[in-house]
Amino acid sequence: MAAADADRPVAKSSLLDAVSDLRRDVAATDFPLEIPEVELARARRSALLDQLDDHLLPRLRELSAPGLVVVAGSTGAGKSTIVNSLLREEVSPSGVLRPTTRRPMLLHHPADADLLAAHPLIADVDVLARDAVPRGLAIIDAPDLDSLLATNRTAAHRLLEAADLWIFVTTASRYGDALPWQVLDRAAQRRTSMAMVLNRVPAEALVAVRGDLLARLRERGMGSVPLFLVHDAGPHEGLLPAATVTPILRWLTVLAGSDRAQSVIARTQRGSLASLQPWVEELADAVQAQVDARVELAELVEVALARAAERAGRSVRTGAVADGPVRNGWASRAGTRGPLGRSWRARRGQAQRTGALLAVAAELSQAAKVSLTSARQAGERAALIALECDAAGARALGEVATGREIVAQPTPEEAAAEWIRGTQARVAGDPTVARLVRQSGAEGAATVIAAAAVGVGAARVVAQQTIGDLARGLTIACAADLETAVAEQVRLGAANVRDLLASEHLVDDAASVLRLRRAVLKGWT
Ligand SMILES: Nc1nc2c(ncn2[C@@H]2O[C@H](COP(=O)(O)OP(=O)(O)OP(=O)(O)O)[C@@H](O)[C@H]2O)c(=O)[nH]1
Ligand SMILES: [Mg+2]
Repeated sequence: MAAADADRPVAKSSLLDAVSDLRRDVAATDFPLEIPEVELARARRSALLDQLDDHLLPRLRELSAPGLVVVAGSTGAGKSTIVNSLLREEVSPSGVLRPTTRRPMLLHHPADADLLAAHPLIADVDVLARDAVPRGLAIIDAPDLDSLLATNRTAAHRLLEAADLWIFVTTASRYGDALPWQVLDRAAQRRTSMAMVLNRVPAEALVAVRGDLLARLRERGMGSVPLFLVHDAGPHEGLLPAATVTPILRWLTVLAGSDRAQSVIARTQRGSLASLQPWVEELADAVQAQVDARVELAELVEVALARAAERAGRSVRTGAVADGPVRNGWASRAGTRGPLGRSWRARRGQAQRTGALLAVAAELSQAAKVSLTSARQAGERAALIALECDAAGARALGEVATGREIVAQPTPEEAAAEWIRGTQARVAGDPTVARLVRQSGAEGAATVIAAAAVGVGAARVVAQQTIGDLARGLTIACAADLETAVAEQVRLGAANVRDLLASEHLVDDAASVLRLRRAVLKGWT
């Protein structure tokens, strides 16, 4: 804290801030993995929230509200003049007409506005925020207690009831009246702290008046009430000289300062603040246990997925996609009299060939879809089996596979269409394929290459004959595209598991927020 701020009790409300921040971060904590002891951690978390919401925060808010200092006293005693002089600004009108102040004026530090907003008094007073008011105090210039106006008397007495501290202002000529002593007795009964300001004391009477007043206070057992004597400034308008009110201001500042902040903390049961620390530490440890479990589970899942992706890729390379309809379909159209069997150079039969390739294309797209779908299922199975092998892992992820339906994109259908489009684009962009395109159309040429890529031997022969050795590179590239798509589907099959493991609550430094909150609390005890 900067030295200049040392006499402003910002620390007082920052305990409230610290506990509010703690509350926010505890509320944001989640334990997604069903690891051992997680139920305990969840229960401890909600118990901590209850403790903060039901006890500590309301108490801190109450204690952090600025202390109300009511400047009260007899009519025309100079209450408004003293308040204005304390603030070095004419905030509250003073004057010769009695009474001058009709509506109480509450002055506070701008930083305390929020803490005051809920105060029941606020509705009945004029409110002004001024930097000159010590933070942690609200100063109220009250109407006259002995007013001719009943409304003034009522308001002034009501303010005294609400006050944490009374500053009773009277004058050298009036302090012998009954009123000051009635008010002092009332303060003593209520055990309210108070100070007395004796205004307009003629210089020559100073010593005598002080002696008399102190004797009277001691008689009533109030010898410790601070007494401020203010010299008679003579006929004047406006503020009293600063030095005149400096002792009062210093006393208020001390009250509002760190002493008060310390007593707030003391009254907040230091014990309950201290007991929060191990509690928060325990939650941080529970978050860390989740993070550690996530690291292990993610490792298991990734290894299983890598294996499944490798198996799926191998089946693409070994021609499994073409097994069944694609290879059979090509063969049934490739006999000596079939549209794919006759010479590809002959112009005659080109229309039938294009039609036959369209049918092959449909079979290919269906076969790709089947392969991609089974890759996705393989991924889903692989992740679950990996977790089940590890009994704790299966429990940790609980019902995740069924409970969290995630339609990860692209779907197998979309991926199949994407692969076909990709093959067409590769063929369209390759000048070496021109001859094949002339013989079977652009789509037909792409179908030949795709069929070759998934392992239809006859299609490879056609490609080799029309394109030559360059056909191999094109075919390998299209096969690699499909392998990539299949591997992606394997990983997408485990999307729900992987999504859970990627939760923000399980990131490496998830526990550090609570650790930080604990360290802040420690600074307060
Ligand atoms: N001569 C003299 N006049 C003072 C002194 N202090 C205040 N006054 C004057 O006394 C009059 C009343 O002062 P206020 O500050 O309005 O008194 P108040 O207690 O707020 O009055 P109410 O709000 O009506 O109860 C004003 O005209 C002030 O200028 C002083 O030390 N000497
Ligand atoms: Mg006044």
